[in-house]
Amino acid sequence: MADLKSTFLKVYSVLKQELLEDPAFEWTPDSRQWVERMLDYNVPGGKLNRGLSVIDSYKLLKEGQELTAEEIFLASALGWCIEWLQAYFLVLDDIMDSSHTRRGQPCWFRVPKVGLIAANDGILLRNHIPRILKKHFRGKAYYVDLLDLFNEVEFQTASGQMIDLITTLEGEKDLSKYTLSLHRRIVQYKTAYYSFYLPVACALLIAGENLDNHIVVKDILVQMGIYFQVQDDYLDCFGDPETIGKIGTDIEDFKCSWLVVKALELCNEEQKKVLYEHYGKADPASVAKVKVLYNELKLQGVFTEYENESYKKLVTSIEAHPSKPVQAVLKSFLAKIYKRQK
Ligand code: GPP
Ligand code: MG
Ligand code: MG
Ligand code: MG
Repeated sequence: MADLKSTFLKVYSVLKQELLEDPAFEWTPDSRQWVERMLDYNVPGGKLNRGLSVIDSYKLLKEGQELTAEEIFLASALGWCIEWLQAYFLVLDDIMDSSHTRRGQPCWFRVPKVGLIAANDGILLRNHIPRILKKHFRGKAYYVDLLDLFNEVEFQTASGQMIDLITTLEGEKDLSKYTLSLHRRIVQYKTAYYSFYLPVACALLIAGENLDNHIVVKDILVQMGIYFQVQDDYLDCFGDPETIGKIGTDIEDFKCSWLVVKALELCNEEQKKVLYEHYGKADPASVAKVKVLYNELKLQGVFTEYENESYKKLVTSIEAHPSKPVQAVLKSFLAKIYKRQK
């Protein structure tokens, strides 16, 4: 595993160097330095789960056959495209969510002299993906499918992000619309496709598979992605900021978080008044009141129950899949996130 990660990180350096020498632009020392610092700050510092999953999944699909150096490189390059996509989303998401920290450091737009240049850096990160794909995959039979896959998933994510954001609009803050079905729509689109379906779909494409034949796999991965975002919502309030590397802002931001949806389901009239009054306010005293209420409603226990239930359901659907290698891919992905603390 440590070995896989170091191989993976070497591919990052190769891709970065290629981008910094992209002949389509007239580089100067300043511009090269900016992009290099921006990439090092935003791309490789996460858990790398999504990226590494492409290699893991591809290996499992090849059922123990030794991968060639070329195959490892290609799977890693695709893994990095997903990490680039993630960096692009996070740089912009942190501006939109007014977040403070990410991966244990200030959000990129909070770094002195960066500010809203971060918005353009997000666009650059996004543009690096098709450049990496063109350089390394242009000759492959699945090149068009790969481009199409990244485009589809980006559209789904931006659409999910849109509903995440418009539900919090000033002047329209209305907790009565926060239901489990709205929550499911938001998280399915903003998180599940790019975080769970995309890595496995990339592995299937390099293994020569047609994605139209893997609808069931997609459904299971989307369910897993929804479970993953419920964990993210839970950790936003109950996680340790040191461990998760970010400070939660969901209560302040009036987010349609799984926690507030559950709180609304479980509260009595008096508690409901507290939520209506204090949810979505930046004032630390209001945030504290919401957290006290979450504790009164024992949301940590409600979450543990949800987590156990989701895990069981996922294992059942995975074991119903006819292909053992596909089962292995899905189980390995699930094992990476079950009971995660970060
Ligand atoms: C996670 O939401 C969703 C994304 C990072 C997708 C962003 C999509 C864009 C098109 C910008 P979140 O805000 O709960 O994540 P976190 O808790 O990590 O800030
Ligand atoms: Mg956010
Ligand atoms: Mg967000
Ligand atoms: Mg979150």
